Amino acid sequence: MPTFEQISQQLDHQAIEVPSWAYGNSGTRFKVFGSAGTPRTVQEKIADAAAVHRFTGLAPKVALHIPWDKVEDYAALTAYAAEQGVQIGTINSNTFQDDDYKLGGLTHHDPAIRRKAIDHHLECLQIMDATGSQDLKIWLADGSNYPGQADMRSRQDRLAESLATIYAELKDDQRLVLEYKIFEPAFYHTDVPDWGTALVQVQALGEKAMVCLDTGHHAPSTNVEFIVAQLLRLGRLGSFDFNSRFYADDDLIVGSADPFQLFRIMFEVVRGGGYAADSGVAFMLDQCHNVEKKIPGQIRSVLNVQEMTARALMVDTEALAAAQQAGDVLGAHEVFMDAFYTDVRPDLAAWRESRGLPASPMRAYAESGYQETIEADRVGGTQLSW
Ligand code: AOS
Ligand code: ZN
Ligand code: ZN
Repeated sequence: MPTFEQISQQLDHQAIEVPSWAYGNSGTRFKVFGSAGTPRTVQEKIADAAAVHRFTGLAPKVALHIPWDKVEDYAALTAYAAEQGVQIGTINSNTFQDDDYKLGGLTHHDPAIRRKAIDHHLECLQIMDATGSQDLKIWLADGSNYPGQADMRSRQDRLAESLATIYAELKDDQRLVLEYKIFEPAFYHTDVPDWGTALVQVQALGEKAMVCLDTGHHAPSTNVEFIVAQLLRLGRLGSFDFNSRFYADDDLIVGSADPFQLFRIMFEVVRGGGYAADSGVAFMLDQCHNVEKKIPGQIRSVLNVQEMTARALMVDTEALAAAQQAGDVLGAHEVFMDAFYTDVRPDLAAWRESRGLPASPMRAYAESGYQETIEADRVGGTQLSW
């Protein structure tokens, strides 16, 4: 097995994009809890994202969600982010919180509603021009609740047409990334329920259209790393929305419920070339912190990704290939598991110190006073939700 020393340089370029909505208050349909220190402005969300980067060196970009993060001047917001030490990343559209979209957005049967949803995405593209963002990420709440309610087939056609209209406006260096989700908020059918549908739709658009894999968006027992392997093989894995789940789209801290799954995913990412600095795969978090403090929640998340990446890089691929080739079933499995069971935490602490980062970002954050400062300062105004 390679030593940590042998793989440590490969950790240098790791970058995980954090979502602006992780810093706002969030909850379930039962309750949204407020918490002291929650941002009241987009700038305060960006400042918190920048804190995650300062303590970990892992999170140089923050993804925005429009209209939650709508501002007058995006060039000024971009400059503000740069002052804080981060960049604005993916722009996420939102066609799920407007009454007009009750029966769908890009797939709606009414051309006027579809046009409104398309125009929202064109506005997102303009924002990307101002922020220098590469990706427009589209997740659709579109679907239906009752058999017979909607014509599923014509909705696919309308989706293709709407996406093509948006795609036509992309600049050369911009991408459209389509996210799939098995269910919710619609429960009978969803218009982009799975990676196959997302793939078919993006392949019809062109080279700049990719698939986003949200780790929480599959049926129980789905082999998510197989999907990773397949999308990488086809050159269509645009991004991850990392999170962890026990039941459905729980949006909990990535690697908390099933670190082994995260290891398996990162192994396939490395195996398929998705970890290379120029691979084009954006590693984002899509999480909400409802009961835990938000900034430590984000710090824990990026550290979990880093830990499982290090372990995945430590798989002895030569020994693995030899065992596979020899038909040595349990030998191959053991090679794989040896890397998973390797505790890289002490090595990572030393790696951080050698790069001027705190050995324990969690402890350093707790001792920094940042949390106390924002809790004291951010009084008055309205705390942001999501
Ligand atoms: C929704 O379930 C998806 O995961 C989307 O990525 C969504 O835009 C994000 O969770 C913010 O609400
Ligand atoms: Zn997502
Ligand atoms: Zn989700």
